Amino acid sequence: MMAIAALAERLDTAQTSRVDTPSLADDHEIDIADAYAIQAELVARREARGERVVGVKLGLTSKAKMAQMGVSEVIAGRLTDAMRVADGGEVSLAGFIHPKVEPEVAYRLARDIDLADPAFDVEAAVDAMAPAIEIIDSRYRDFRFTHTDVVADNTSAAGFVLGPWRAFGEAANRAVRLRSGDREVIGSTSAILGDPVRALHALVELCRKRAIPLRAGQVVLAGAATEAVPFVPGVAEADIAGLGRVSVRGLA
Ligand code: OOG
Ligand code: MG
Repeated sequence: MMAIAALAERLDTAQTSRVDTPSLADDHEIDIADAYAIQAELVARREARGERVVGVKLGLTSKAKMAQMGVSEVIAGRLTDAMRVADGGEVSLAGFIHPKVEPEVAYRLARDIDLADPAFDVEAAVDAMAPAIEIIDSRYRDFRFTHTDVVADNTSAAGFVLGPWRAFGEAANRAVRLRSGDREVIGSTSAILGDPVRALHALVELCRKRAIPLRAGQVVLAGAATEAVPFVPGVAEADIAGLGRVSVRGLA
């Protein structure tokens, strides 16, 4: 595919100018390897502007999200320091196109993951977990995209908020609640591949295949347990039983 750089630029411009763009699939034939190459180029552009990759995220790890978006394959994207919002902090909604929030489980890597070692024990490399909110903001018109589109668009990554860290442990079967404006969604962490810890294994497999490095200190978002809801002015709050609470205020 010759158009990798041009398509990365198109998505980057959509993000920086907050003007959505039609599906790349409308006028390009893109396979999944091309899509990850476009994502890598997009992230490289952010790094060239001084941003630092501080984590990775999984997407579409729950049936609720697969059904909502019409895409049923697990995807991975990168998180940068510029996307991070402090717990209880504020963020201007004008910085996004059409943001939504999702309740997530976050894990923290204590060691680099050796992707070349098929027997590497990813769970042994995790030292902490936390409740989190992900802010997603597809650069595509009306949040409509194909599997390759959403991968190219860094899996709609736009922001993330981490609640208090606690020691890594069991996080399956926990009640999940998310509020934003007058919307409330409830679910269970078991919606995430049966157990959010499985997201770590899925992530390692994807990162090995797509050459996405996993480094000590990075945050991993396991994917939303419920459908996403619009991020509207006011407080969005997520609550995961036994993990705790996290919130962010969207400013009009
Ligand atoms: C794609 C990103 C999905 C998740 O947690 O499932 C995602 C999207 O829905 O725009 O982050
Ligand atoms: Mg997500």
